[in-house]
Amino acid sequence: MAENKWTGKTFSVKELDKLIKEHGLLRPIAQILACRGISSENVKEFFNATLNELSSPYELPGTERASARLWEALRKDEHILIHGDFDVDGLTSSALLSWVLIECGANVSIFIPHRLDTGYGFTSESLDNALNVYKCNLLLTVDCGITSNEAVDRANELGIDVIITDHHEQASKLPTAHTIINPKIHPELKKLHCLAGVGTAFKLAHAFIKYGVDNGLVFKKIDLREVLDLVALGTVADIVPLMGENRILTKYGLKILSSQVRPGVRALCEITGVNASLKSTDVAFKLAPYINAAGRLGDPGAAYKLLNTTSIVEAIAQVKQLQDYNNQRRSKEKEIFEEAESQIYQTIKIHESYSILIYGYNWHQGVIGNVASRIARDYNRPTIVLTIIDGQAYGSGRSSANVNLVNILSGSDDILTRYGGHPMAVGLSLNPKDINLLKKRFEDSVSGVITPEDIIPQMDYDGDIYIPELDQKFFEELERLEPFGFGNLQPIFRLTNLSVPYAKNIGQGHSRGYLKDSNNYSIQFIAFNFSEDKLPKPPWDVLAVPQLNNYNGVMTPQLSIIDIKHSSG
Ligand SMILES: [Mn+2]
Repeated sequence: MAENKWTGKTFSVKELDKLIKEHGLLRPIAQILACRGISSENVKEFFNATLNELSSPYELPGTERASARLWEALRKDEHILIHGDFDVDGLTSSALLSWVLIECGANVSIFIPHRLDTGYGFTSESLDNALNVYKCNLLLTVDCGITSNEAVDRANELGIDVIITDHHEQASKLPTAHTIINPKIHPELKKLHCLAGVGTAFKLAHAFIKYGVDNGLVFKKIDLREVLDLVALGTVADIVPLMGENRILTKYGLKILSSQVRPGVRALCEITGVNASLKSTDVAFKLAPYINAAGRLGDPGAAYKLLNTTSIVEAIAQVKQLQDYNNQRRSKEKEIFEEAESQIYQTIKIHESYSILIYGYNWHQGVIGNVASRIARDYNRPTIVLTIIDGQAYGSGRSSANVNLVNILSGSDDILTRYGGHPMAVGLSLNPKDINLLKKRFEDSVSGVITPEDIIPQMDYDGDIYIPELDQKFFEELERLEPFGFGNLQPIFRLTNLSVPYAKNIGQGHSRGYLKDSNNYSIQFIAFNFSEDKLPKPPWDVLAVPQLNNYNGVMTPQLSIIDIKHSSG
């Protein structure tokens, strides 16, 4: 396999000096901050990140008007219907707003569309399905609706006011809703563009309470910190950057999540083996897949019930259901991934291609997004995976090398029956007869914006570090940079010219041992997915994440190696 390209992030030496001198930071910590564009002026704000620093919810246009309409609904005892979405972001948004509204005495129902019935988001079809079950005068969308012009028109005809809360990109024309709350439709509100659907829903909840308090309508103490666990879940799962207000919301939300007050969270932590202080990686890799599995494979209502229940008995029952969905999800994904890999091998000259488009018949629609993610990552190329079901092709696209897939697909809107999403992740559908045409156009347009450099697997790191710098103080300061996740990645350092006095296989295909530098300082390492026979000849240069290994309560510094090369000098 070709070697990965390592790229040290660039930073200003002047800024690094300032961070060290003015804030007394350790050199490697200052370097991480400098690499991430955090200057000595805003480092204090970055470290503090307290809830007091959240902006007023009214800064997000529409929140005040929507709050007034919601309070009017309470006064008139109108029925409010929340139209959610089936992923973690949509489910947590629904649970958050319904809790806040119900606490204030509102009459609320929730409708979560099934992925396989009505497709994505708020549609005329999902509206009809919802109205079959619940009558309402006021409909509130969460994590969807910004492109639902037709559904909003239909609701208007039926005399239903629609409040949209969403964080997806708008189409050319906005729906004619009563109110639209979406940071992305306000170019000047850049600092709120990072919000997930649940962050946007939180803003509305915050505005609603503020409006109620200011107008003497709230007769009960409502503590919005109680819903920050939901905000953290949805924000981390939706892979929005953990910077700005997302950093504040997630930092506090993870604390609430860790306390496991919500029965559903407690049951979920129990079954996934997550305990003590929860990290964003636990959310991303353990909790979120369970919650998402319900929407992918079966009834997202089970996941909603889990988040919403106040009974631990009910929570345990729902979490078992989710475990079942998650096991099915895993096995289907594995099956499709293997088929996909063999199709790539047989039909695509990978070394001559900048993109990957593959399709299959009756591949489960709920898991092709995950398959596309894995292929895009493994092959480092923008990828579309399509499944043909009942004469229609449905697909998911995942990008790499920062190619904007929404832009790319807009060039093929003549053959797409539907498409939409984010620059890095899209959904689409088309007539199967057009697949080959789409494949050709996809390759042509991706190759127009990508360079051969872009498809070499690349690893970025936050500068060099030396073994003696990995002391207790370093790990204490490192902790203040959390939560790590998308947009504020776990720091990766390069260490060079290390000898390897000891290495052995552990588990299935991993290794462990220790490393020594030229001054005889040593440190232990763990290297996942590097079995002994895959290790290069010493001396080594490595890219690694410094961490504290907890062994029987004793914390020892170690390097979790993510890539190794033989040192050239
Ligand atoms: Mn979302």
